[in-house]
Amino acid sequence: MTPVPLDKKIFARTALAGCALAPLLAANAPALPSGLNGTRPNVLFILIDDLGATDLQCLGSDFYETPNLDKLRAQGMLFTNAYAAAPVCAPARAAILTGRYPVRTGITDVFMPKKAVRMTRLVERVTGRNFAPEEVTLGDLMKKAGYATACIGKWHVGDSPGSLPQDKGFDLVVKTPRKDDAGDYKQIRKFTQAAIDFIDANKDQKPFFVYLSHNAVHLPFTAPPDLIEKYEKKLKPGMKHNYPIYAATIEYLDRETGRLMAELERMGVAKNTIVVFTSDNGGRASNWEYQLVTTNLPYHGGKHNVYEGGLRVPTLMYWPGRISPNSTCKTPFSQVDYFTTFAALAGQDVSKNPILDGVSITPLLEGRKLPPRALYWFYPHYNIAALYGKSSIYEYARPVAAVLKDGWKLVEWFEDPLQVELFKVDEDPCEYTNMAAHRPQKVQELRALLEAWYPSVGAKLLEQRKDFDPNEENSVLWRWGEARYESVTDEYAPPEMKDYKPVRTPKK
Ligand SMILES: [Ca+2]
Repeated sequence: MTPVPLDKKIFARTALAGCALAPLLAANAPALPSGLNGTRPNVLFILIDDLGATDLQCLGSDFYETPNLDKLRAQGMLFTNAYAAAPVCAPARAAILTGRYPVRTGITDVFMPKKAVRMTRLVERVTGRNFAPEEVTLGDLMKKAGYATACIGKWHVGDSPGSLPQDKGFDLVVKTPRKDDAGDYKQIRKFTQAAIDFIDANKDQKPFFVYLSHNAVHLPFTAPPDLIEKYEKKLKPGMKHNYPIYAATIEYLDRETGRLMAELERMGVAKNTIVVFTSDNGGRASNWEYQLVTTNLPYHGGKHNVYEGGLRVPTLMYWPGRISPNSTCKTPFSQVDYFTTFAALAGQDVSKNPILDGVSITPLLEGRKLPPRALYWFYPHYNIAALYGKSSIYEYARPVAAVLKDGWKLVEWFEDPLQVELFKVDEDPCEYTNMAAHRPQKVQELRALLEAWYPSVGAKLLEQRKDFDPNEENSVLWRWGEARYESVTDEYAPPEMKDYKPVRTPKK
């Protein structure tokens, strides 16, 4: 594996060359014959920012109260193994909106003006910030299929002409008036109301696709004072979740989502609407104002890393009469699958398009299976906070890739390609035991998948910095295994995994 420069432009251009909007969406295939494909329901996609895999009461929180989302869970299907395509916002959203792995879109990280004040072993390239003009989004897809389309809330995949939601197929665009308003909880109500009004205005005209993308529960945190007070009183020592203002934000979000669901019923559109409620990436298992925001345990890690806590996202789907109430699906799927799935529901056959990475998961909605396949992650970045020397281990990030197949996950760190971590995540979701030393053949098999996948999506590795000196005061050199979480205790370790000695490197 020879490291070569990462060039985002190549990704965007080569992947899209000759595949502009027309060919991708020209199929206009008739509705597919079987199952739910081509049934053309309304689609309400509710995307929460940074909501963790256990951040609902029905998903194991002992502190947050989410009666409306718990009801939604009881009425629909819970996906326990729904994966973000990236551990941070922008690339995950790029995957949701395009059905392509983030690297193909050139957006591999959250764009921020970075000044690498510390020296890293690998030369990091700046991520793409905007969708390429040729990039086709869910807005384009659903508009082409005859849907009324709305993008309400956070976009985060382009702020220049040609890459805005109004350029990408959305009829209605509602966003935060000022960047500083993003953390204001009142935006939750405003966005919810905009969704209700849009649905009301279009329900008798044509099917609707609403991409409702809340800024919550991303920091900075604000919430109604009475709710904050409620959770301050509720807090008891030893609770798994324990940050009152975050809990208050979640309850407010729950309340507004319940209001939206009640409005769907009132307007008579609920029965022909599929509602997807999910998060862009894992919960923030790191500090904010000296308080741990949340924890994703039993899942290891959180936002910023490719451990399960960073990638597993709470995901509920509701479609009365179609999706069985109180059902659970354990089949892994990725955010790259939404594009293909919604295409199938809307009667647009894009399943054979080579520039798409997802499959339609409509069989899962009916309790059927998908053919086995591998899911991939490629995050060729250092964490920003780490570059400034402020990182906690929970925000630990350095260039990494991962692959998941048949319950096994391989994590490959680019700084030292000889070092890998192997987890049997279907039995060991807290990634307690690195099995790499015990299953060399499995390592080899999964590594071969990654090696074949990199060129197929234009993923190029970062080059080593020739003048890197680990002893220099300003250098950052992470050693493999250093970021193991202290919080992954024996309490979460499956008994069979304790038979293997955890391979860990002690903290410095
Ligand atoms: Ca996020």
